[in-house]
Amino acid sequence: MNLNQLRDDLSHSDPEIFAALVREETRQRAGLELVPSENYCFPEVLPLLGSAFTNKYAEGYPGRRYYGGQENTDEIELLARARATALFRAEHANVQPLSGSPMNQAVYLGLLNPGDTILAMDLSHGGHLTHGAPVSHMGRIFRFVRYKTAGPEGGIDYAPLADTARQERPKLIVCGHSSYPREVNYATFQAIADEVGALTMADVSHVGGLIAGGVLDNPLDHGFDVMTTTTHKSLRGPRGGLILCKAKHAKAIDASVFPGLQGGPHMNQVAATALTLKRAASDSFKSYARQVLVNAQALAQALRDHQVTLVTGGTENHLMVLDTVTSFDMDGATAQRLLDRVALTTNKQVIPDAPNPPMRPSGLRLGTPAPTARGMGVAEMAIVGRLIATVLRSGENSDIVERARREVEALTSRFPVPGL
Ligand code: DSN
Repeated sequence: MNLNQLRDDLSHSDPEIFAALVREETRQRAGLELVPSENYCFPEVLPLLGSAFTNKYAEGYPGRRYYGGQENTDEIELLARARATALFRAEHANVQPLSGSPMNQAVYLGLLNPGDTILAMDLSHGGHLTHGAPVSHMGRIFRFVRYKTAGPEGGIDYAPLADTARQERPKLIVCGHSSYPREVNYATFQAIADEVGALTMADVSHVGGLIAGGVLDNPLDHGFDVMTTTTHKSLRGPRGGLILCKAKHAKAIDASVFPGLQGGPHMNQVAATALTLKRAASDSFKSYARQVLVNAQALAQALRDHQVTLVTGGTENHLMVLDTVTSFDMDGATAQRLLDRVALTTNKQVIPDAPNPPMRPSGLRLGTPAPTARGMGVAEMAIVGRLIATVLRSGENSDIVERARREVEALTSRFPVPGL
């Protein structure tokens, strides 16, 4: 397959889509991605997603499919599974979830009955929609009880969480987060679950790559029943999901993914996941994971040096949440818009116990997986922290915005996007 020839063909066959693609590539090259759940995938992921595997239906599992012609799909799925179990020290892996939400849904639906109680983190305190937000279908099917981040400096307070578990007797305790800048104490979660007879699930979607790289704790090492992770965040793979579990849950989880919830897996995605898991086992990925944490410390420090207030005061992982109301007297949506103007892409975020609604929240979420994938280090994080504070203090001042935009362009031109 000649990629240049295919691009040329596309420019003629669908000029509108081609033009949007070129603009998006330019946006990604010239701007800087700071949304903590986004990343630049390994370059080889792109051709695999656009490969012949996209043509193939493969309902079922290796050796037990509903269609012929599976000799190559079986091989890549078996490789992906073996690489996943080795990398995460898991007894079983399912590599078919189409993305993060169906991945978590498959676990709940496979291990529980409708109406069962699940104890999970409140969305407004950093949990995820699939952790039982009332607007999600899961919130309607199961009975969610929520814990919050009431501990010292805004971390999880494990004593009231344990009390709630004793009172509510959940069937499943979920930990993991979309917007929590602190390490999770998996051993304590497991101890609480053991006491009340609950199963444990860690949704490590944000930090899956950091666990793979050996720089954050692995819940499976503490006896967790299930761990879920998306593959496109810190892991740098294709958009997708991965379920890792104890062998005793393998049958229920597999049946829940297919035929319970999904039809044919996206085998182009499975191929790219297999590649990702190989790359994530390398020494260079360990260095990358370490640098993500070092860069997060540097960015948090730069922001604090510019009098920015961070939720929980700092970070122990790849992300941080700015309190934009306290720091800049503006909501997170305004902050996101102002930073968009200088090509720093961030995302507005609800912060614990703040009254503002999700579309106009009081915070802004930033992370370092993507800048680190471009090769940026602590010096660049100091520049980014200063630029964020300067732009958000300048309001609509067009001279400052223009200078900042040029500085971002100068910075990003030195660090190409992998694969683009
Ligand atoms: N949407 C993801 C995030 O941004 O954290 C979670 O699924």
